[in-house]
Amino acid sequence: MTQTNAGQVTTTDYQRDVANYWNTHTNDPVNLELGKVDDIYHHHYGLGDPDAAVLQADDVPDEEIIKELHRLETAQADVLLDNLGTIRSEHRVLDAGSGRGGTSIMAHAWFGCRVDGVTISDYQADFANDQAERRGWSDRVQFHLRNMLDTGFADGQFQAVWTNETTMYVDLFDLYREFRRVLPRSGRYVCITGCYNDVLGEKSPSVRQIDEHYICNVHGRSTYFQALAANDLVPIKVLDLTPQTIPYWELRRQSSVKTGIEEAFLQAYREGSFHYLLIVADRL
Ligand code: GPP
Ligand code: MG
Repeated sequence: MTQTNAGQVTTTDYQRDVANYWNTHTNDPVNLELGKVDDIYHHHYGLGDPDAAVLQADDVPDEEIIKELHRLETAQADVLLDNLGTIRSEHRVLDAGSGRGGTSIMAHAWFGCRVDGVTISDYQADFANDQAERRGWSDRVQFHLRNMLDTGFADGQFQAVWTNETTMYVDLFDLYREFRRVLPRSGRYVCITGCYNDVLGEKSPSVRQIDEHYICNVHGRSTYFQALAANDLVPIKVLDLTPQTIPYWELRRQSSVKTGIEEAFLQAYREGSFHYLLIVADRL
């Protein structure tokens, strides 16, 4: 674990609660069992249609469902990486809220570039660094116990920055101020997130249930665009991924690794109070 600014990693009680959550929710079959499929550990949801053979069979073995869920989660990370633009091996990229390291490990495999991940959970930093070490990539893929609001990296270091379902833990204006600083001009930011549909007003009960489940604070859709604009981050692509993620949740609720939050996601997506969004933006 690379710990450079111990003591400043978390600055508020809420951040300490979030760190504690991820340091203690370590027995999570929904993430560990999927990760064991090919040793890539994700902390995000899935995209795309499950294999029809898995859906149609009468008695599908649970391990087939788990493999399928993992494939859909990896497909989600593919979409994110595909939107980073041209990344060369000499570039550096930043994974803001890097979890157990899945997207970062994939990014290095795709681009051969240097990857830094930041997380406020020392359990996650250790887990992810172990992933890099076991592949012999520790010199190029490093996970740091740092706060994504104050990463400690020099200005303009990263050709691209991403957040894969992590923005609901922070203030977006603070976050994008930091991204504006670490990106060079024309650097790329990619975000996949769940956001509430503030066109309809306040959060629905199902969105509030999601907040409570993960101790997060899902932002309204408009807040993303206000915070990006306030920090010279100009959207080039916005995609509503909701229809592509619903099948993942339908499959997940049939699996042994379901956690109980599946119905809230399905309800929120179906009633239109919540969207699964891809946002791609370039820095002015
Ligand atoms: C994914 O993590 C979820 C989050 C980090 C927080 C909430 C995200 C939203 C889009 C609202 P996970 O893979 O740890 O979740 P789970 O354990 O439920 O699979
Ligand atoms: Mg998960």
